[in-house]
Amino acid sequence: MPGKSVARKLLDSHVVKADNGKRGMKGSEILVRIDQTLTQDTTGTMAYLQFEALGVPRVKTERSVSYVDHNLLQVGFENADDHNFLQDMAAKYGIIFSRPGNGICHQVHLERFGLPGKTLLGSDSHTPTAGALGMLAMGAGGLDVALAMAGFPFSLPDPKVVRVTLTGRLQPMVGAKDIILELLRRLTVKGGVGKIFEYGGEGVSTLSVPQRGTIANMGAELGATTSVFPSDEVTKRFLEAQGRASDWIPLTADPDAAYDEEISVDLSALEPLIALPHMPDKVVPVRQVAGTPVDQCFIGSCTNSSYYDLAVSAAILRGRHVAEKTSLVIGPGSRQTLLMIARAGILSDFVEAGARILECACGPCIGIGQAPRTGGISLRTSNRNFEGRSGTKDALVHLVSAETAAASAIAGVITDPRDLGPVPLPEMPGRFVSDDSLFVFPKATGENATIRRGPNIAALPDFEPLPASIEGEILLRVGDDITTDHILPAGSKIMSLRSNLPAISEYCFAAVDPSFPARARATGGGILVGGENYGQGSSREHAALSPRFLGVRAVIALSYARIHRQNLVNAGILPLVFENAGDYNGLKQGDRLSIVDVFGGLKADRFEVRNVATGKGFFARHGLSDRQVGMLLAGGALNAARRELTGI
Ligand code: MIC
Ligand code: SF4
Repeated sequence: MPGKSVARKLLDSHVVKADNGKRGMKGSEILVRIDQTLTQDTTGTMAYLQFEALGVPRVKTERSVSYVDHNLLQVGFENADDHNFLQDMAAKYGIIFSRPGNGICHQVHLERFGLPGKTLLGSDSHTPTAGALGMLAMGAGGLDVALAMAGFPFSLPDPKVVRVTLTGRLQPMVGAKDIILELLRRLTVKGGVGKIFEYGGEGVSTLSVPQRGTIANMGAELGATTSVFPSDEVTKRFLEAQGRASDWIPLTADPDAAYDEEISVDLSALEPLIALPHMPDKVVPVRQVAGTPVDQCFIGSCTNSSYYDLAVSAAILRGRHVAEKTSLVIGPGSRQTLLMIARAGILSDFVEAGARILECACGPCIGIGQAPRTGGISLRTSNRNFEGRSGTKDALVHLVSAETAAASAIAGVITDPRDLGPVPLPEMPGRFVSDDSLFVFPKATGENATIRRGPNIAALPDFEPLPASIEGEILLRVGDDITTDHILPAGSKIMSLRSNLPAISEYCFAAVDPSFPARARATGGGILVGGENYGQGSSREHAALSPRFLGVRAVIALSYARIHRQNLVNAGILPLVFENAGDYNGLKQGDRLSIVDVFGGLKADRFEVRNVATGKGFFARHGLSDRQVGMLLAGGALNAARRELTGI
């Protein structure tokens, strides 16, 4: 028996049951016990409504945290109402509540709650950030997190483990961001689907936990199931500096550990990189586009907003000023970071350099404030540069390290930070400020407080079981890499409706075809056709719930992103895959399709799909486990779980 990787150790210590006992088989999934969960406000409201519907009196996890970090802009009653609802639900069900202003869930979880050796499931696709601590941390739809809080195991397609060997050491002004951009350049946004990326090699010990966090965070952009780092001396020092020394355990790969694939990156050879609009994998060296005028630089988001990111940016800015036509925006990732930069004088460095300071939240990353000008060029340290995500449809968002963003803000043009000459690099602090006063810890016995439910919080709809046959029009036929931002855009206005499915469904596919909701309603629902990697990006289950609410019962695509595929199953939508990829080309919007025998197809994993007008047919498969098929038959995972809990 070969030794085990960190990922295998984490999986094996949490496996509850293997679906069919065989690894890598179509439809095979593994079920893992979940120790911790996290939610954020824009996925949390729906997750807690679903948790409530399960009728379980208190969470069964070791630790569950409800963060309020996304939609903090309070331009109407909706967000404040949602925040109150989340706080009351947390108190009632035994969940730690992280109040607005405390910071971005992934940064704060890394600082205060993540534990090596444990599992974490979060209703946000960047939950893998905590993989930096040697955790198995995965993103999922809100319902999966609700089920985990109710004690159900989490199912995932049995992943391959890729060993990423890091050698050498980063040169000054080259950041952890450049490591993950290099992987995106090589592997693309589809390259990580079905895989866990495990980092090893001597280069790992040169990276701090927040740097590891940047890499694990953007593993989500590779489409990876998650990313993991070992829990080593660096992890130990980080936890000690957080006042959490007793939370450390060692967790490393066995020397003879087996991996499914291996790649290596020489850190010494890396240079500053930049992802061009509009995909995180359109990566080129910064030098290649240097000199392009820049309207805006944003240093923040869950990817690069740690103390070190801000300290190194301030070191670059110190004694200099932002260019006249460039706006520099700073969003500290957590209240801890904000306090630390305030005490260290870094905050005044920013203010003196002419930066604009935001509260600790997602903000510009998700189009909540600081939308660039028409056609504006924005350099951001965030993780996604999908078209329109910044709030300006034709803005040209580029992804860079904090170093590159700071240097470009001074120069007013895209700048390789090495061109500014030597900058004194900051040290990682030996002790972080740990002020937990913006957490509300639940009482041991729970509270019977009334839940404040604002008028924007709508009741959950009842979803019908799957019918015996599905006939409908192709409402949309889209291409490859369609993101959940295409299916259900983010931004302040639409995100305020996350707790109101009927209202938010009016924006389904708003970025692709605003007539979609009306057409879906007019035809009583229909079928969606997608290309490769359908539903990549966020974990928002609303991208499945909204089409379902509008009557969609099936999607036929070339392939899916993991979280979205499960969200479709959870919502009771059949996620089918073309048996013959060529059949995708033969379909167009408006064609009427009939999936003849749904139950037979589910059983045999082969569906005959007929084009009603031409009579021509093709075949599609689901590749799902029996458990997932059960969910579909029940009309979604909530119905199936309720049945299991009540025995009816
Ligand atoms: C994102 O980065 O796209 C989000 C907003 O954090 C989403 C969650 C959401 O849509 O609420 C994610 O990454 O899952
Ligand atoms: Fe927030 Fe952006 Fe991170 Fe999503 S990617 S959690 S919106 S900071």
